[in-house]
Amino acid sequence: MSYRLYGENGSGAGIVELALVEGGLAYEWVNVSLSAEEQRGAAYASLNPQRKLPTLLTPAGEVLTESVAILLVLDERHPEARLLPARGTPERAQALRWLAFLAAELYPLIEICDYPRRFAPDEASAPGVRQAALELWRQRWRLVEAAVSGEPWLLPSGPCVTDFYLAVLSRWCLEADWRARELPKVEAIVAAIARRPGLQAVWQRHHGG
Ligand SMILES: N[C@@H](CCC(=O)N[C@@H](CS)C(=O)NCC(=O)O)C(=O)O
Repeated sequence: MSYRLYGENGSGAGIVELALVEGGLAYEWVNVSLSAEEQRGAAYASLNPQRKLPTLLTPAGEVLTESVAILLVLDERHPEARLLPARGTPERAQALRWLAFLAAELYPLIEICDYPRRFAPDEASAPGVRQAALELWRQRWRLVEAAVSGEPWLLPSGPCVTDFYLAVLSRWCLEADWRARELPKVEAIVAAIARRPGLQAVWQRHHGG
């Protein structure tokens, strides 16, 4: 049996799919429509009680949720795939540092932008809550941009899942001209992923040309 990934094009499931493809790991894709709110239905919730994408079923039938946990488990179980720099290296420390930053400081802001009403005390304050999250989103992207030390990857040691993570998140809630002006190194990482043999088709399906 192969992995089974529950996701939708353009969602955070794309990070996991890029990792599976980069690692040459067999998987099947199960579409869960966010616009139809399928993630909130009982069938999906029985798999992922948090009712969010992605969810990964392992070949042994284990349920994995939380994008970072999924990536770390894949790296641990498939060291030959080199999804992260080698254990004990300074590059791995930085890859983990920024992976955690993306997952803990950036990804959660998207829930506020997409569903501000979950965080606002009433309908009238929802746009202001969303605006504040968007401002933080932009500020934190500047920190990611400043951390890029490779060319064109986050780290000089080459591509890793942290690149995939930041590339997918950078497609959300940022205008193309703002990204081009403020995040040229992030944009270079995205371009490198979009033309990387093997990843091209997946990137295109999720994010277009
Ligand atoms: N902490 C979760 C966040 C996942 C997440 O927010 N996924 C979004 C799609 S990109 C989602 O399913 N949103 C639907 C909702 O919040 O109802 C992770 O890292 O996997």
